[in-house]
Amino acid sequence: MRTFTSVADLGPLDKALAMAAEIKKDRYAFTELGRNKTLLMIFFNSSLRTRLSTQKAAMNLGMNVMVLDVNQGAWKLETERGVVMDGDKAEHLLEAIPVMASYCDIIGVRSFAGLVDKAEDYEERVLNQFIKYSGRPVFSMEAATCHPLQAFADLITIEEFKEVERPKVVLTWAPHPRALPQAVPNSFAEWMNATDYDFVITHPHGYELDTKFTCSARIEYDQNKALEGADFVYAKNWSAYADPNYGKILSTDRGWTIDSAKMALTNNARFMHCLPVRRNMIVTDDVIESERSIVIPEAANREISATTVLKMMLESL
Ligand code: AN0
Ligand code: CP
Repeated sequence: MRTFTSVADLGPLDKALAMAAEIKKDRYAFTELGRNKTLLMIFFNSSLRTRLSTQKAAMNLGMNVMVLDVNQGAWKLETERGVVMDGDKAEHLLEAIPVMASYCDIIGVRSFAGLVDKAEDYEERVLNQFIKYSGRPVFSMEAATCHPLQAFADLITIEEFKEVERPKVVLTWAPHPRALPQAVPNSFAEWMNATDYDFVITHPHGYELDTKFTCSARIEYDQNKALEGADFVYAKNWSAYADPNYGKILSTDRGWTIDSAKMALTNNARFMHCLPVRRNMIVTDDVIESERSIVIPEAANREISATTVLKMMLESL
């Protein structure tokens, strides 16, 4: 595997899930595979889980790891070609990428959507420059439009916790004080569509996601109706995708916060969120602390999804 941005990159999903299950049983089984191979993780944005779980995954496989926080200690990077660089950015990505690539074998990139220029975000300009100019396998650690390591971990978690063959999974928008990217819900929708689960998306009007990711998923604007009979409730905020409101907050209605009354509508559902989560905006304290909440095992599975993906990339070197 030379790039990892979408579910299709994994090949047959059942095989990838079987590999993830095998890795979970013995995460050190392939510790020789990454010997003398170096992972470079580049962060344009903050992270707790992705940083630690991906580093741990690389260590599971015997790799060396380097982490660069672009905004802390590195030269500020220009990402647009043709710009007269007379501002505060001292280096261009077009030099920085091949230089960084010369020190490593695999590259992970975190670069969030700017939420200003939709075309720039949805063309994945930063991530695609790494893919084009590094000559290395590149994976997304949440880029502008996708967060595949999260969606893979989410799928592994649902497979572990499901009590019926074809669970009802509800992705619900929830309020948040800051404008957030669509990357997490985009990837979650894409990955749920790759399964045969009963998948429903609920959000207020105006929060429709890119149909490239949602495809034929059922959209239900009435959150209470969507939650009826749910086996998994996956809460997440995102900003508007549709024009002319791209990147804007259209609602902070706390009537959409997941509380115990909402959870009572479900089939005793498991509660999921990718974290970090704002309590009592997205979800109430009692729901996230309840025994039906699986946010911690979900986050723990980030190590498993990352180990599986890095193993596949190491095998392609
Ligand atoms: C980010 C987002 O919503 O994309 C990262 C989530 C994994 N969340 C925040 O910035 C709070
Ligand atoms: N879920 C997730 O990607 O978390 P971080 O932003 O902390 O990496």
